[in-house]
Amino acid sequence: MKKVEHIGIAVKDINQANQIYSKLLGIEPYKAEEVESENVITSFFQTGPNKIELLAATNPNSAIAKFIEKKGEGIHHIAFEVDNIYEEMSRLAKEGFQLLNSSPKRGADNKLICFVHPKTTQGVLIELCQEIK
Ligand code: CMX
Repeated sequence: MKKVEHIGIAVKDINQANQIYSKLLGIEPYKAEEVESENVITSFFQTGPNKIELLAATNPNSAIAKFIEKKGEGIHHIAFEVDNIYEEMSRLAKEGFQLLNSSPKRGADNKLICFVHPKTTQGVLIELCQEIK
């Protein structure tokens, strides 16, 4: 894995969270994007070599809605950039980590993504992501 690509933060209200994080970081989000397959709306802030992704649910079935109901707003996942997501998925599966999808999915910000179940990573949801060239 190359680096932490972004940290995902689950929020209830994306507009309010955008205002707060714009003030906090001193920059505006560079992108807002809805990911229909994940039932989320996202916005991204570039902070040096890493990013902050704010995620709000677009419907009650969203993983973000469930997360906020259980744990409240806060850090939802850590995403690592990889060169070859297929190789990393195969490596992690062989190491015994539980992958949440058998092949990469298309995620926000022009990425192929795959999640690793938090119960196999000490309670932290991990995302692998690879830029789509
Ligand atoms: N971080 C840490 N723990 C988490 C978690 C998270 N983000 N989400 C759920 N959990 C924990 C729950 O607290 C619960 O723990 P306990 O068993 O101790 O109570 C356990 O995982 C099961 O949680 P659940 O509410 O019953 O939820 P599910 O099992 O239905 O789903 C998960 C959990 C991780 C498999 C699901 O949220 C998932 O598939 N996530 C990946 C997809 C996703 O998060 N998409 C939204 C973002 C997309 C994007 O970035 O574009």
